[in-house]
Amino acid sequence: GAEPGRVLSIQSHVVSGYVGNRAATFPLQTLGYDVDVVNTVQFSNHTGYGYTNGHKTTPEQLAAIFEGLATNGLITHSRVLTGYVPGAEALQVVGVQIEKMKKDNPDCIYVLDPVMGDVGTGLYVSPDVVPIYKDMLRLATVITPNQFEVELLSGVKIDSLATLNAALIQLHTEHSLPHIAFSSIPLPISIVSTLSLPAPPQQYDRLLPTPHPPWFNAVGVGAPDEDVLVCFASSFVDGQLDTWAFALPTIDGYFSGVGDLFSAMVLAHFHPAQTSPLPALPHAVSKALLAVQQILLRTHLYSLSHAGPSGTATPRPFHAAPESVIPTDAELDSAAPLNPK
Ligand code: PXL
Repeated sequence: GAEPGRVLSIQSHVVSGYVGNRAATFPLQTLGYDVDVVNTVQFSNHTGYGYTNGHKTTPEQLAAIFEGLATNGLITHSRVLTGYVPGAEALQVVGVQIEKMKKDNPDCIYVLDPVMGDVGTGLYVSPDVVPIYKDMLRLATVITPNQFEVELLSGVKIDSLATLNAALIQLHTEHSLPHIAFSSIPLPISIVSTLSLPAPPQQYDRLLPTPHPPWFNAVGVGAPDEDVLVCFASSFVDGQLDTWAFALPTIDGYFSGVGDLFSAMVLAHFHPAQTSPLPALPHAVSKALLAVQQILLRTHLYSLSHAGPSGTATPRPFHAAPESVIPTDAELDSAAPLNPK
C-alpha cells in the first residue's frame, strides 16, 4: 500500500550548486518526508553557467532503476515529483513509470514541473519533449509551469489577463488537469491592482498581500512593474474554475533552482482533502511562496556577507522587503508541519 510520507523525486543532480534534486531533497526532508531520489542527469553544475560537463541518465538506465525498485516492492510513494528531464526518450520512460504509479494508486499526488525553458533563455531541453509533456498532463495532480511553459503547452501567447485565463482554461479542460500553480510572472502594478485578490484569512496576512498591500508603499520605490511578482493558482474541479493570485515583492538577483524549490514545496504542502483555512491548492502555493521567499532573502544576505554589495554573487540591486512581510523565525517554525504523516 501507499505510504503517506514517501516521495519519489525524479529530477537532475548537480555536483556543485542547488538545482533539481539538490534543491528539492533537503527542504522536503526538513518537512518530514522520506525522499527517494532518481537522478535524470549528473552534471558538474547547472546549465546556466554556459559550460556544463557530465552525463544524462539513459532511458535504459532509468528503466533499470524503476525495475529494481518495483521488484523489491519499493514503489509505495504517495507523492511523486518530476522536474528536469532533458531527453524525449528518457521522459517517455518517466511517463510510463508515473502511469503505472497512478494505476496502482489513483490517489498518488503527482506534481509535474514541465521544465523546458524560460522567457529570457528559450527552450533548454529537446523540442521532442513538448508533445510528451502534453500527453503526461492527464496524469498530473498539479503542474508548476512558468510563463514560457504555459505558452508552449497551451499554444496561447500570454499578453493580458484575458489570454492568461484562456491558457489556463485550455490546459485544465483539454487534459482534465485539476490544478495549476503558475509561478511568478512580473506584471504591471496597474494590472495587479485590478485583480480581485481574495481577502486573505488573518493568519495568511504576511503571505498573501492584497492588491494594495502594506508593503507597496513601504518599499518606497514607486512600485515599478518589475517590483511585483504575481503567482496564479487555478483549480478546475467538478466543472468549476477557481483562481487565486498572489502578489509578492521582488527580490532582485540571479538565483537558480527557485522553480525546483517551489515545485517541491507545492508537493509538500498539498493536502487534497483540505478546505480550510484555504482550499488545498492556494494553501500549498501560499506555503511554497513563503518558503521560497525566505530562502531567497537568506541566500541574498549570505551572498552579501561573502561578496560585498558590489560582488558578483548578486549582481543586481536589492530592494529589501519591509519588516512587515518577513515572518519571524517563530512564525516560520509554526508555518511548517513537521511531519506530514
Ligand atoms: O532549475 C532547472 C534546472 C534543473 N536542472 C538543471 C538545470 C536547470 C536549469 O538551468 O540546468 C541541470
